[in-house]
Amino acid sequence: MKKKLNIALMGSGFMGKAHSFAWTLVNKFFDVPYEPVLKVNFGTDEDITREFAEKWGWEEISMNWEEVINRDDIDIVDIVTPTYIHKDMAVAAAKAGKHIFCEKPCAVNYAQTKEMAEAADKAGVVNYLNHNYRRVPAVAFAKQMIEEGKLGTIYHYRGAYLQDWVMDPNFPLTWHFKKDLCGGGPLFDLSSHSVDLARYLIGEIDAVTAVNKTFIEERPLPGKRAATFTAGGEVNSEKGKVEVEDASFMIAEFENGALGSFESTRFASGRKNYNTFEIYGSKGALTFNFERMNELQYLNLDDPADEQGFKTILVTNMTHPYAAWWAAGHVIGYENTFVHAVADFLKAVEKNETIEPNFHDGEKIIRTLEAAALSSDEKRRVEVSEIK
Ligand code: SOE
Repeated sequence: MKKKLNIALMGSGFMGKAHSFAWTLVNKFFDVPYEPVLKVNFGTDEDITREFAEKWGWEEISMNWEEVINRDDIDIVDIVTPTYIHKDMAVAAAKAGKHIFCEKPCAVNYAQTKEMAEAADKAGVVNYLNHNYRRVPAVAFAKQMIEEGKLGTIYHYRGAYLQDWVMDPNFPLTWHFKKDLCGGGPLFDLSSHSVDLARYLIGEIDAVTAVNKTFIEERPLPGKRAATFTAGGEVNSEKGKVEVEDASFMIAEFENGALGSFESTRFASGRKNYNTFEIYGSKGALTFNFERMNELQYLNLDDPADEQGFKTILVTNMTHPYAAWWAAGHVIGYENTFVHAVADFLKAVEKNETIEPNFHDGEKIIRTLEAAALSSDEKRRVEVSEIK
C-alpha cells in the first residue's frame, strides 16, 4: 500500500482540469511513491466549484483558501488560480509546511517571485513551477541531444508561441487583460513558457530588446463563466480598458553568445496553441511545434551534403523520455505532460529534493519578462540585471 498524500487544488478552471487529470492518472502509468488523494477544491464561485469538484472527483469544496492551506490534513497545495494570488497562496503554503505545485507564470512581477522563492527555501518545502512543455517527451529528448553535443555551438534560438483566442473584439475583459491580475498579456502567459524552454535547452538570457502592442483597447466586461479560451456566453454592453499587450516581440542576447527571438501573440489567426522553437548550431539544428508534439525535426550537418535535410524523429519509443504510456508510435497529448510533471514532483517530495523548474526559475523568467516590458516602454535595450 502506498502512502496517501492529500492534495488541495486552488482553482477550478482550464488548468484545474489538466491538474485533476494528472493527479488521477499518475499512479496508473508511473511508478510513483505516493497515492494522491483529491481532497479539497478551493474556488470563488460555489456553483462552478461544486460542478467542477463533482466531475473531477474532489472530495470537498471550500470558498476559503487560507483555511484550506492551513488544514492539518493537507500535504500538497496545487495552485491553478489567476496569477495575482500565486504569491499569497504559495507563501502561506510554505509557512504551513506544505509542498507546492504551482501553475505558471510564477507571479505578476519579479518582486513577488523572490518572496515565493525565499518563503519556500526558508520552509524547506518542495516547490515546482509548472512550465509543462519541458516535460513533452520530444522536448526532453531535444535537451538530451543538445547535451550530447549534437548541435555543437548554438547560434540561434527562435521561440514563437502563437494563439488566436481573443481576436474577437467582443471576447470579454477577463483577468488575462488586467495587469494587476496577470502581470502581462502574452508576454507573461506565453513567452514565459518560451523563455523557460530556452533557458532549459540552451541557457540564460542577459539582455532583451522588445516591442509590445495592444490591438484592442477596450472589451466588454466579463460574465460569471468567462474564462481562459471561453467567452462564457453572457453579453455585456459595458466596456472596460485592456491593460496589457496583445502581442510581444523580443530579441534576446544569451549569456553563451547565442542570439535569439521570442514572439508571443493572441492575434495569430488560425494558430491555436502554436508553441514552437527552432535551434540552430554549428553541427545541426532542431525544430519543434507543440501542435505536432510527438515529433522533432532534426538536421545533421554531418550527413552527406547532397542528402542533407530535416528529418522527422517520432519521439514515442520506449527508450525516449517519459516512456510509460503506450508502445512506439502510439502518440500522446497535452494532458500527458501534466502527468509527467506530477510524477516527477511526487518523486521529489519523497526524497525532499529540488525539482525544476521551481520558484528560483520563476524569478529568472519573470525578471526577463519584466526587462522586455521595460524595453518596450522605454524603447531601448535592457539588461536583465537592471530589474531589481
Ligand atoms: C492560455 O494562453 C493557455 O492556457 C496558457 O495559460 C497555458 O500556459 C498554455 O499551456 C495554453 O494556453
